[in-house]
Amino acid sequence: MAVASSRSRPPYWLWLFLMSSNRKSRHDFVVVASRLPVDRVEDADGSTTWRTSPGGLVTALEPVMREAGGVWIGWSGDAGPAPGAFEADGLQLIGLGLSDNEVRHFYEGFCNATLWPLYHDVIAPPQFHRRWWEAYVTVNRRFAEAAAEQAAPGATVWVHDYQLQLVPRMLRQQRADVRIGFFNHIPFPGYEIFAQLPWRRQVVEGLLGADLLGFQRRADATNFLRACRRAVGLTTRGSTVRVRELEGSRTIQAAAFPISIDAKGLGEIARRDDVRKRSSQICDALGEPGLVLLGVDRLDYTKGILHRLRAYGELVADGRLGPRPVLIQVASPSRERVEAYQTLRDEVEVMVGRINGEHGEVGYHPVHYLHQSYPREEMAALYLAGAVMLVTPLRDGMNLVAKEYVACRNDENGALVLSE
Ligand code: GDG
Repeated sequence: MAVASSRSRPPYWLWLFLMSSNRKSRHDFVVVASRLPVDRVEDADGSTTWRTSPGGLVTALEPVMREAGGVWIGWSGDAGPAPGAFEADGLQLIGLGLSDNEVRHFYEGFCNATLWPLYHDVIAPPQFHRRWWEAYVTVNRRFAEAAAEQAAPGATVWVHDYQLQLVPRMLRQQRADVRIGFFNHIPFPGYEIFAQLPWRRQVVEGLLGADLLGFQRRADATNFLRACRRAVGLTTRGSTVRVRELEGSRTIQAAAFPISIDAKGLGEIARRDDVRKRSSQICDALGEPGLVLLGVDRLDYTKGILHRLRAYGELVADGRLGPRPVLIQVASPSRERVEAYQTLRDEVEVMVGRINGEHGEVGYHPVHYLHQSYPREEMAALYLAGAVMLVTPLRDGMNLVAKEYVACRNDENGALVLSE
């Protein structure tokens, strides 16, 4: 046995080399999020390029990453083998792979059909399946292992969102030396709702592997602290929880750190001549509109798009928005393989058709519905074109669109309609 093990060990010089090269590839700052900040795009010639993906997490984190350096670990969005380490648009990325089954059970299932509706106060019914939970555990372990591999001694690892709630504990078990932060981008529900989750105890214990837990609002942090008491029987004091571990006890802080945007960067884009010109072109293309209203959302049932359209249709019918009002609704494609999202898309498109059919005329559509993703410059031009911005989610962690609209309106004009 002894001979076999000494034979399998690499020679000393090789071992030294491996250790030093391994250390070099390790990072002091590691972001772990379920998705990479870029989507793979197949060009016409079959080559692959990467394009920044839309969504609040990327908007909020990308500028932080650019400033702090470090590496971002995430899934590329396609089923299949891991893309591994690569650089895109100046960011160091490590792409992990998910199998077809894991996409179905982990991503579409547990993340988007169990946790997402549950954490948004069950505005759609959540589904609970053991196989989905098992995939959640497996995939969380993969992310934790990748983080453990990438983190330099004493590094800071920042884990993001509801898809990876087990990672903090799994990572701590492998790397007690790293500092672990976790940020929840979506609401954390009240205990009566959270208690519907059969695996609530494991989720709370998973999160408590972090040193610092961040939430969007104080109410979310309070809900989490209550879950610590009720689901795990822990004692909380102010914003802290104390847990006993083999090595002694540890104090974890759970508090609100509302997320924001790179307001200065976006404000500068909105000042650019080409963007302002594009904004005028958009207004010209609308003919001679009256009031221009704007909605920008991922096509998600939490965002209240259907309710907004219905309300707009009634205001148009009553003539309360003046002559020829126009609503531009950007609904960027999202989670298109999840059934609830397919149904929502159908419902939204039927409603848009109905409003345009009833109140439009040749050369005039009261609703311009855009089921597409646009570059940041186009978004800024749209924000400049909209005299009224409608941000009316039913539930939301924060909502960055509201902040983006304000950041773009250097002229201090425009009205933001924000649901409570
Ligand atoms: C979660 C929480 C929380 C949208 N379409 C395009 C595009 N977007 C950008 C917007 C904005 C972002 O996506 C959406 O922001 P939200 O705040 O609505 O975020 P969610 O995606 O729901 O994400 C949310 C957020 O995390 C951050 O913590 O606020 O509550 O649900 O930045 O501009 N961007 C581009 N093209 C598009 O077509 N470039």
